[in-house]
Amino acid sequence: MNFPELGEKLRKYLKIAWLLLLLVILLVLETYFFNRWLNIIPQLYFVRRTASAVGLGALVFGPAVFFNKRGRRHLYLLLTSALLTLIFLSQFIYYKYSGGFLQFSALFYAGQASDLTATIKNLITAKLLLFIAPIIFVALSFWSGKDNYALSKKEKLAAAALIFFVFAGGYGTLLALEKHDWGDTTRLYSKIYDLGTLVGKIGIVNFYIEDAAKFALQMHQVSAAGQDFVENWVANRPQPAQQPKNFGIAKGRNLIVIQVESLENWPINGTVGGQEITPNLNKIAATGMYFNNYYSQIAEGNTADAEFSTMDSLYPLPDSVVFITHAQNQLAALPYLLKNNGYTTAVMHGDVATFWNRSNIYPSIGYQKVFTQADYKQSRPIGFDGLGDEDFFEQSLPKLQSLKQPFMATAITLSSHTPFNIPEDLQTLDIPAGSTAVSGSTSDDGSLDLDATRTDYLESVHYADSAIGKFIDGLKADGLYDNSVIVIYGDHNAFIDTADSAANQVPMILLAPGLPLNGINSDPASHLDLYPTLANLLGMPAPKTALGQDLFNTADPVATQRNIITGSIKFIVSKDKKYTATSDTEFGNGTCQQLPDGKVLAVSDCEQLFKREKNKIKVSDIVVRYNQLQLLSGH
Ligand code: GP9
Ligand code: MN
Repeated sequence: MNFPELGEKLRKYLKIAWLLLLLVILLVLETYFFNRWLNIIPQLYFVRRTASAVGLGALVFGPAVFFNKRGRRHLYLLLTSALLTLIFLSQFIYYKYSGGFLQFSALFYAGQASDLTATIKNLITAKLLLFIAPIIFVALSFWSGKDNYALSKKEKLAAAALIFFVFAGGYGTLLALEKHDWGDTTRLYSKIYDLGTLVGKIGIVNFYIEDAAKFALQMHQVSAAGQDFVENWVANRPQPAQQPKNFGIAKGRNLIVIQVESLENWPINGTVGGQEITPNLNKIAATGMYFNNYYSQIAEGNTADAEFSTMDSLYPLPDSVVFITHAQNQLAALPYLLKNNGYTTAVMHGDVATFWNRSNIYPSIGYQKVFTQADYKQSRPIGFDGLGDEDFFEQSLPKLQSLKQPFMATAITLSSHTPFNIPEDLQTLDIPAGSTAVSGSTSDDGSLDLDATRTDYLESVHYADSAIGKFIDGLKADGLYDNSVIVIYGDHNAFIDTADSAANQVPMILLAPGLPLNGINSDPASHLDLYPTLANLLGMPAPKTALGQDLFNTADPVATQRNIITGSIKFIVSKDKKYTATSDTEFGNGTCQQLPDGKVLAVSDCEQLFKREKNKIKVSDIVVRYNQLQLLSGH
C-alpha cells in the first residue's frame, strides 16, 4: 500500500470514528460530572468509573461501524445516545428529588408516584445540557456531511476486535482494581450495601443497565408447583383467634419503634465490674415487657433485613438483599397498614439515603416521611458513618413533635455498629484492661471473657443505651411518652463470637406505659412476630401476609433461625422442643431436645415441627422471590 492510499484509508477511518470517539468522551464526562454535581463519592474510584465508562462507550457506540449507510449509522447513534440521555436525565432529576437512584423496576410502580411535574420543573438546571449534548452532536454530524463510508469485511472484523479490546479493557480495569482491593470481584455485585458506592464505582448508566438485567432475570414467573404449594399452605393455615387477647388495648396510641444496631441480648441486665451495661434499657425492660428469648432473622442485608423481617413479617431471602433486588415487590408492611388506618408514618436513620436502597424502599413500604443523614447535624463524628446516637435522638425529638398524631415513627440507631469505636471520653464504662468476665444473662456459666473487641462493643452499647435513656426522658418531657407504645429491639447480633452471636439472639422490649404489659416473657419469638403482635395491640387485625405470630395469642410460639448464607434451617426453638441442624442440613442428622431441661429425644420427635417450619420458610421464599403476596392475602 502506498502513502496516498494509506492516507486515504486513515481519512476514511477517522471520518467514521470521530463521532464515536466524541460520544465516548462525552460519556466519560457525563459519568464524571453526574457524580461530581450530585456529590456521589466523586473523588473515590475515579479510575474504575472512567474505565467502565470507556468500556460501556465501546459496547454501545462501537457497533455503529457495522452500518454501511451513514443514515443508518446516524440513526443507530441517535437512538443509543437518546437512551443514555434518558437514563442520565431521569437519574439526575430523581436523585436531586429523592436522594436515591431510580431502579429499573421502578418503571413498574411509576404509576403510583404522585404528580411530579411541578417538582421536576424546579429541578431543571443548565447542567442538564451536558446530558443532551450527545444527541445534538449526532444530529449536527448528520446534517453537516454527505459522504458515505463503508468498511470492508476485513476491516469490520478488525473493528470488532478493537471494540472488544476497549470494552474488555475498560471493564477489566474495573474488575482488576476490585480484586486488588478486596481479594475478589464478588464484592462489586453481591456485597453492595450502599448503592452510592456502586454508582461511585461503575457510574450511573452501568448501574441502571445492571439493574435492568437483574430485573429481567428475575422476571420468570412463579412455577405452577410453587403457586400450588403456597395455596395449599394457605388453605391449611390455622385460623387466628376469634377474640384475641389484648386486642386494641393500645388503640390510637403512637407507635415508636427503636431498632438498635447490633444489640445482643446478654448485655441487658448484665454487669461489668459491678456496673450495669445498659442501665436505661434495664429500667425500660423492668417497666414494660421484656422478651428475653427473641431472635433476629437476617441474611446478607443485615440492618435492612432486620427492618424487612420486622416490618413485613416475612423471611429475608438468603441470596440477596430484598430491599435492593426486590424493591418492586408489592408489600403489606406495618407502616403501610398504619398509614391506611389514619397514622402518620415516619422513619429516621442517620445514614445516607442510598444505603440499603432506603430512599426507594421506605416510601414503598408506607413511610410518608423519611429522615436520613441530610436531615441531621453532626456535633462531632462518632462511630459508624459519623452521626452519634445522641445527636440522632436529640434531633429526632422535634421531628416526632412535628408529626400529626397518632404517628408511627421508626428510629434506627448506628453507634453500636462494628467496629464499635467511639471516642474515648464517651467510653464511660470502667473496664480495666485484662477484665476477664462479665455476667451476661445468656452465657452458659454467666461469664464471658472480654477481649478488645468485646470491650469496645460494651462501651458502644453503653453509649447507645445512654442516648436511648435521654430520648425516653425527652418523650416524657414532650408529653409523648404516656400515649405511645415504644418497642426496642436489636437488629441482629454483633458477630463477636458470644452465645448470642451464634444464636442471633437479641432483646425485644415492649413498653406501653399504663397498660398491663409487664414482666419477662421467655416464649421463643423472632422479628417476624412483632408486626402481628403490634397490630393486635393497636386494634388492627394483622394481614394474612404476615407469617409471624401474635405473641399474645399463640399457643405455639416458635423461633426458627436460618443459616444466614444458605437459608437452610439452623435451629428451631418451640415452647417445649429445640431442634438443631448439622452443617449438612440433613434433618435426620440433627438433634432434637426437650425443653427446658435439654434432654435429648429421638430426632423424629422434632420432625413435625421441622416440616412445619420448613414449609413456612418455603412459602415465604416463594412469595418474596416471585412477588406473590396476593397468594397469601387472597387478593
Ligand atoms: C447503615 C446501617 C448499616 O445504614 O444501617 O448497618 P449494617 O447493615 O451494616 O448492620
Ligand atoms: Mn445492623
